[in-house]
Amino acid sequence: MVRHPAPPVSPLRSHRLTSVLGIALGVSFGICFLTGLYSHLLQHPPAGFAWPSRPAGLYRFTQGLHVITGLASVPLLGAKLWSVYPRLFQWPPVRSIAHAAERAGVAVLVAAALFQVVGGVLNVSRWYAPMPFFFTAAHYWVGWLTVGALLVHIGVQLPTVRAALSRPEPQPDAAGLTRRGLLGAVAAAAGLITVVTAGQTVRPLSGLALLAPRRPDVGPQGLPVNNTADDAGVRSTALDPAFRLSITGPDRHVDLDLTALNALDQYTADLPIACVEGWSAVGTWSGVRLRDLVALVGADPERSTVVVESLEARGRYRTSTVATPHVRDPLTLIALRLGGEPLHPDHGYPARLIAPNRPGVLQTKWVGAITVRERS
Ligand SMILES: Nc1nc2c(c(=O)[nH]1)N[C@H]1C(S)=C(S)[C@@H](COP(=O)(O)O)O[C@H]1N2
Ligand SMILES: [Mo]
Repeated sequence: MVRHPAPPVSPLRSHRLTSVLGIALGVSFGICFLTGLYSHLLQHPPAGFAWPSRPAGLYRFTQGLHVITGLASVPLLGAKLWSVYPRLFQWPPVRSIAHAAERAGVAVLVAAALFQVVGGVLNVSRWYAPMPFFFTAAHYWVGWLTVGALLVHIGVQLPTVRAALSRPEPQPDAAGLTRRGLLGAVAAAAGLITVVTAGQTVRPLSGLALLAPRRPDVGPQGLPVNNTADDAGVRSTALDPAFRLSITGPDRHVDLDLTALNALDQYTADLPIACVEGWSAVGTWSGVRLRDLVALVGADPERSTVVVESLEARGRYRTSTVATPHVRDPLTLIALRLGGEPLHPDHGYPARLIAPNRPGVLQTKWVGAITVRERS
């Protein structure tokens, strides 16, 4: 019979250490889950649900928090798993049906948590090759699985955590790192990751954004770009001088060329692009108000929903729906300019939607058609 050597046991491992790491991880996962749920709700609103258009920077804040807490979970999860992994080799592997169920629950939790964290990091770095599935849908459903397994785990472990936290543990006598030192190192790692990625959304930290794949100020016209006009295959249609913005209302249709669009009242708004990947950047956008275009085809912006369609022939983000709170908001623009210059082709020339409190994926670029539906 082969005897497996017991894994080396560190004197630093303790119920208390695992409990403290578990609480920290529970908080970061909790915030990450709630902000993720909010993001999903905005991107896939149930019928009849419309979220408010203000505060203008709310989505930027919640999605920044989602990605930051997700990344801070990496060292926390690593340390937590390290603190308990010798139990993987415990003998006998199962002692009772209840024990087997508990271990299976932990296995689901660990697998789901790793899937979420690894997938999130791959998404932020736009490396989709290892994920042969649609990331956001998988991330959403496994998010529920993670939280479900986490709640069960908390229920099971609560008495242990209470007991571990109620009496201080003697420090191990071994020289070297103390438990407090270990916790400090994990906290520092989580803090460092936060600081070096928060720069992708917090401007004053952008100089420190070593890990952030996007800088808020790098890109054409000082704004980052994920999908260029060439990626989307729209360069020639977008630059075609025969461009017309086609606007269809309940009982009227107009086609406006760039001269006609520029002859309408122009407005300027400082609004962020806040990508689900966590980066965000504010631009100074100018153009026409969406509500004015809605009124132009005889519809009432206070009672209208708009579908915006890109010149892009295909692509997951070629259309988006604008619900009434955003239609009537005077900050919602069909932007023609960024920083006073005509939009760069990669930013959606000749026209793009830009609206307050809205996920980046819904800020449609290269807008060619607008359809207005009015509630009676
Ligand atoms: N037509 C179209 N609009 C689009 C996209 C796209 O792929 N096609 N990408 C969206 C995404 S995911 C974001 S975050 C914003 C800003 O993306 P950019 O960095 O590619 O400009 O534009 C959005 N508008
Ligand atoms: Mo995005």
